[in-house]
Amino acid sequence: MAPSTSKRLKSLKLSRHFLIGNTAVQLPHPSFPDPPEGHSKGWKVYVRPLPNGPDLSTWLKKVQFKLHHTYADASRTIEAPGPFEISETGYGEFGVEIRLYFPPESGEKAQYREHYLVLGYYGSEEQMERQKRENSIVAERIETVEFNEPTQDFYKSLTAEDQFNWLKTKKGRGKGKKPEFVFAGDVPPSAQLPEKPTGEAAVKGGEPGKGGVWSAQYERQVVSQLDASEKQLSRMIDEEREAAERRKARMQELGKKIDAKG
Ligand code: SLL
Repeated sequence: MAPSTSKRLKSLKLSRHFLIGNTAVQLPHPSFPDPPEGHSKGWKVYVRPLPNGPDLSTWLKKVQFKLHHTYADASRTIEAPGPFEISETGYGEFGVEIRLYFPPESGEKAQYREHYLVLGYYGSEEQMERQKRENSIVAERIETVEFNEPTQDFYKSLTAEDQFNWLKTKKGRGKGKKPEFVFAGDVPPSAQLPEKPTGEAAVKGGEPGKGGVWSAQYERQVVSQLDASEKQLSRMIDEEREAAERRKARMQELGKKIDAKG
């Protein structure tokens, strides 16, 4: 019989939000000294916690990043506690294959994600201007893993207090004094998205990235933008389809005329 700790907790579902993304700079750049010939960009691809979120190694055992085959040892693995990121230089964009591995007591299979590197300026003209001026590109998105009926052991780590320790700073040292941990920053610690952006992100309309914090509000904005884009796309497809129908009809008509003549 299986040990009781690997028993699954029925009708319980836990999810964790995290970030997948990349940063990029134009070379030369002090963070990427002596790049190989022909490499014009320095970049980092990463799996990171939310700014106020629990430590990823609570549920993440290792991450495998598979780079483009032009890289020597294209398969790179980072073990917990991380940081789960790869720093590289290069000349071109490609899709990074990302595999998330969970601790053995979780009984969870590895999960696959992909992140297409963004090395060029993107967005509105204003955004592109800023990226150029600051020589800084950030392209990240929020991801979710769901753990359906977690094992008892895994549930224990997922709900442990100490997963928020990385958000705390030590206060008060000195002999015989137990250091006290206090939360730093303006975002309350949580495994959930904060409802509203805070700090710098609040001023900049909730846009995450540099110093920004993902929030439920920003997520709704992104989702509604995606919705709008999807609607626009399907309108364009409809229009194309109608145009194709008209072209087809016209061709048939021309064909008939030619038949009648010949
Ligand atoms: C492109 N389809 O041409 C892509 C390929 C290749 C990325 C991107 C250099 C690796 C190295 C590098 O940036 N590879 O020399 O180690 O845009």
